[in-house]
Amino acid sequence: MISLVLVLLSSFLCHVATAGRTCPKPDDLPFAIVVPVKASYDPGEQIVYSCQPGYVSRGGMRRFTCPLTGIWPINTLKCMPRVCPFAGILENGAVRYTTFEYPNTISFSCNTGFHLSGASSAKCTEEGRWSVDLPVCAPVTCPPPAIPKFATLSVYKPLAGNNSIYGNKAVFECLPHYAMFGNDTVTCTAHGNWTTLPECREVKCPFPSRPDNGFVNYPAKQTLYYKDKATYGCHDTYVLDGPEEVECNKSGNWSAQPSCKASCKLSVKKATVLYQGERVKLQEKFKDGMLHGEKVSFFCKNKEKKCSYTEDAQCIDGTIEIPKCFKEHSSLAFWKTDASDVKPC
Ligand SMILES: *[C@@H]1O[C@H](CO)[C@@H](O)[C@H](O)[C@H]1NC(C)=O
Ligand SMILES: *[C@@H]1O[C@H](CO)[C@@H](O)[C@H](O)[C@H]1NC(C)=O
Ligand SMILES: *[C@@H]1O[C@H](CO)[C@@H](O)[C@H](O)[C@H]1NC(C)=O
Ligand SMILES: *[C@@H]1O[C@H](CO)[C@@H](O)[C@H](O)[C@H]1NC(C)=O
Ligand SMILES: CC(=O)N[C@H]1CO[C@H](CO)[C@@H](O)[C@@H]1O
Repeated sequence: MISLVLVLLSSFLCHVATAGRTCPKPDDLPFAIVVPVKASYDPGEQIVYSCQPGYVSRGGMRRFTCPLTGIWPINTLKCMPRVCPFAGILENGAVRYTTFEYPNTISFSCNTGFHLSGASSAKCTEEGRWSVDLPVCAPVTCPPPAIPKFATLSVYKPLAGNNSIYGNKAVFECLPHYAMFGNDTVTCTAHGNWTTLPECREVKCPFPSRPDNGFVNYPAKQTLYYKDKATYGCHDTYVLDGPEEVECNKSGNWSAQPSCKASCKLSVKKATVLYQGERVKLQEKFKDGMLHGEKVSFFCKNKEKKCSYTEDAQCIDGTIEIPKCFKEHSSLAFWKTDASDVKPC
């Protein structure tokens, strides 16, 4: 029995001595494949390393033979991912990516006003090619805008093919008698449509009424429309309060309702006053009266402090209130100093 064991043992040892040791399962290499895969290999058995699909090594395949020592030779095989062609630039758009290597995906987007013509993403395939043709960013176009009723296009420059691109503008005008509501300018949007169109509506104004002490002229027509004009004037010594010309506006009103205001007769015979920042003699400057709206400053005395100050007076539709502090001197009282000659307070 023992002898049998010894025989078996010695034959085993003998085998080891002549055939060498077995090799273990070879190390895993990143992205590489080994054929054949076994738990152990007898000396002389061959294995082949190659890269997984999508990966390549500089030297190509590696073939190794299990040596008698039972230790696989050092394997320097490196499997690197395939790199797809550079795709980092998309005109009028952007490419999002980490790397262009297998098995990554890159994605595309376009700037405002451009739309993606083609795929929105591409994958780098095992063959090192992009899975789809790279897209382009094509400009967004708008068809010719609709024209609102009673409007005409005053500015519109379509491109070839009658389309417009994002940001292009078109401007409308209303026919005479029609007023525009909304923006006269429309813009081709990034959605390929135009911003909201304006509306043109017929607008009429009533006949303007004649002001008291004045007159108004307007076109001799049956109806007065938007943009029609009327002009106002006043009779002698009256002053127009408001603009000379008014216009029929969008809301069907005249832009203003001017009236005629009376000028003022002055009760003061003699005074030096400030008029538009200058000292003037009231009796000379305003000998025909003061017009409505005109303003002067009278000089008054501060008796205690022996100095002068001013107070304003304005002609309002025929009335001017002379400041109470103003004292008119008789022309005979030549020894009295006029307030306008006293030093200011
Ligand atoms: C563009 O518009 C003009 C006038 O409306 C028309 O004659 C022409 O055929 C249009 N062109 C195209 C390419 O649609
Ligand atoms: C009209 O629209 C244009 C752009 O389309 C804008 O620049 C302009 O300010 C708008 N005008 C008014 C009065 O809203
Ligand atoms: C333009 O199209 C966008 C998207 O379809 C929509 O939301 C918008 O209301 C449209 N604008 C106009 C003025 O029709
Ligand atoms: C039209 O004129 C009236 C009266 O002057 C004014 O109140 C109104 O704001 C004006 N409307 C427009 C749209 O200009
Ligand atoms: C100031 C004025 O007269 N406003 C009028 C303009 O017209 C509208 C109607 O179109 C009236 O509602 C306003 O009172």
